This record gives sequence, C-alpha cells and structure tokens, in this order.
Amino acid sequence: MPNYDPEPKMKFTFGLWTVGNPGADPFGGVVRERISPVQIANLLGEVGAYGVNFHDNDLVPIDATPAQRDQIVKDFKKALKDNHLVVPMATTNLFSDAAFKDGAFTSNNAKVRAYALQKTMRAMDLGAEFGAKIYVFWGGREGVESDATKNPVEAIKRFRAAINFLCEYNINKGYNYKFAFEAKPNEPRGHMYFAVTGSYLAFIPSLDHPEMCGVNPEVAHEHMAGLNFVHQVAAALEAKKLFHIDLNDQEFGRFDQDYRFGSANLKHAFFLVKLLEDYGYNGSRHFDAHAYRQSGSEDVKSFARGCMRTYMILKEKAARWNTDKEIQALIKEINVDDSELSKLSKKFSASNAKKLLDAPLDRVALNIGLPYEKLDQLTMEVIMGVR
Ligand code: GCO
Ligand code: MN
Ligand code: MN
Repeated sequence: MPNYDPEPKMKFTFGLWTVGNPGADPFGGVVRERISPVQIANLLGEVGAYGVNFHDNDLVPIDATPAQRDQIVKDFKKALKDNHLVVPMATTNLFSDAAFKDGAFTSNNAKVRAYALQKTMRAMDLGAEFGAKIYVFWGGREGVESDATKNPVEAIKRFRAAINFLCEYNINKGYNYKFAFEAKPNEPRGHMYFAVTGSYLAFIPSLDHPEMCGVNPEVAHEHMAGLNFVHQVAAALEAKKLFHIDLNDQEFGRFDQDYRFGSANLKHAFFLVKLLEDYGYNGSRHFDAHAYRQSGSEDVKSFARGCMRTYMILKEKAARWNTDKEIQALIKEINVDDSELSKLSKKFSASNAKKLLDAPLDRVALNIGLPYEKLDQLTMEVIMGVR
C-alpha cells in the first residue's frame, strides 16, 4: 500500500492566505487566530509542502515602514530555510484596499491605475527577492455591478496597457517572471472581466509579449460559471499556456467556496489529475483553498494534508486507469482507425478533397453502439477503489 506522502517533485504549494485564512465570511468575523507568515511557514513545513506563495500584503502589511519590511523579509527568509520551503509564485493584492473598490488596472481613475502599477512593481520586486518565477494576476476588483459605470471595451484596453507596461518592467529588471492570468466570473464583483480562462487565452496573443504570458486556471472559478474545468485546463495545456494552477473544489451553482481539493466533485478531480499527469504538467500544484470555518488550528493541518493526499491518491488511480486491461481494451475499441481515410483528411489538397467527396461513407453503417456506460462504470470503480 503506497503511503501517498507528498513528494517534492509534485511541487505542492499553498498561499499564505490559504492555510492562514482565519475563517471569516460575509456573515461573520474571524473564528481562528491570525497566524504570522513565520508560523504559516512552520505549519507548511510540518505537513510536507514544497512551497508557499504570497500577495505582497500577506507578507508585508500595506502600511509597514521600510525598516519593518526588511525585518519581516529577513524573518520569513529564515523560516523558509528552516522548513525547506521555496516561493515559486508571487502576486499583488489589488483588491483589499478601499482605493481599489472599483478596480485597479481597469479603474476609471487614472490615479488609481497608476497606483495599481506602482504597487505591482513593488510587489514584483518583493517576489523576486524570494526567487519567485511565476507572477499571478487575479483581477479581484476588475469588473462592475452595473455596466453604466465602466466601458467594457475600455476596460480591456486599460488592462492590456497595464500588462504591457509590466512586461517591460519585468524585462528591464531581469526578473524572468512568467505572468499567469487567473479568471473568475464573479465575487467580489457582480460581474468580473475576463470571466473564464478562455477569455485570457484569447487575450494573450494581443499583448506585446505573448510569450511571457499564460494562465492560472482555478477549479472553483470555472465551476462557479458552470463549466467543465478539465476542458479549460486542456485548452491551456494544448496552447502551452498552463503556467500555474489553483486547485480547490466548489459545488456548482453556489457561492465561492474554496473547498479542500477533491472534496466536492471527485470525478472531475480524478480527470483533472489524470490530465495533468498524462501531459506531464511540471508547474506548481497550488492549493488555493481554505479549511472550513468550523476548523480549529489542528484541523487546518488536516485540511492541508488532505489536499495533497487526495492528489497523490488520484494520481495513483489515474495510473491504474491507464494500465487497466479492460479499460484499455475499450479505449482501443472505441478509437476506430482507417489509415486510408486518415491520410486523405490530414491535409487539404484538391485531389484529397475529390477523393473524400467520392468516398463511399455510409452514414447508417456509422451508427454503431458505443460501450460508454461500461467504460464509465469501470472508471467509477477505479475511483471508488474496487479495481
Ligand atoms: C479568489 C482568488 C484568489 C487568487 C489570489 C492569487 O477567489 O479570491 O482565487 O485567491 O488566486 O489572489 O492571485
Ligand atoms: Mn478563488
Ligand atoms: Mn485563486
């Protein structure tokens, strides 16, 4: 029986804001004592995580003096070293402060947009000090409640201008960050711009440095939009744009829940892990989730361990699925090949088109029954642990 312990090569990371989440919600205040970045590093070291990511202000309070900043950085660096943790990703908090109540890069106010750039440059400096190589952009407040308030076309242009500026800053400073855009349809805004991962995949080619930019899809965000997350990730992978991933879980049709990975939709989680493993995804597997409001500090560790353990278990299940003889025989059976026709369809030529137009393809004979119930049941039995 494998032990399912987290392996460093899996690059399991958590954010300071995830295991440090004090359990507040819109209806009630904090229920867990706030713990410091150093305490969080100790916790993550204890549960066997690979790394920790942060927003600028998770680490350095927005009103810290330069001397306080330096002390915090020094203490945190030591805690990272003590716990063998790395910082693969950094990001900017462009959503908590009142200045950003109507957006950061897409604000109607040029001064707010400038402040958002200034804050991001400083946060990029901070992340670089810790060796972060992925820089995430989540537009928490980039959106509207009413389209009377902002021009949605201008918003895209403003966002593009900001990213182009920051790409040049990245080059100028030699930071070598890869930018990863994280989509979300709503919360905290009524309607957020770039609502789904596909929106960013379409946006990236319009940037000055598309090669520097990719996506950071999150399970919960696409499920909130009622979408199949696995398909969104597949699109990013196929475009070679999957730079980072936020793993958690979410019931469809509910508020933003940030549940422990795999805890709500196990079947989707299985196919997600299978996709990432089959295609050799090599970036961080970041858990952007938090423990239930009811959890105490020990239970927060169970939450963190559970995220990683579920991933490891599903990874083993995916390998099992890939080598299950009965499943693989069905996969072979349903993938019907015809070398002659494949050759004709592969590339257009006038002669291939003519041959295809003349091909004796009998649509009635093409209607064959498919053993998909059987295949899916076998899959479920792998997931349920009886195969
Ligand atoms: C959310 C988001 C955030 C971002 C984080 C990093 O729903 O609040 O998922 O947790 O991932 O701000 O950019
Ligand atoms: Mn989220
Ligand atoms: Mn996220």
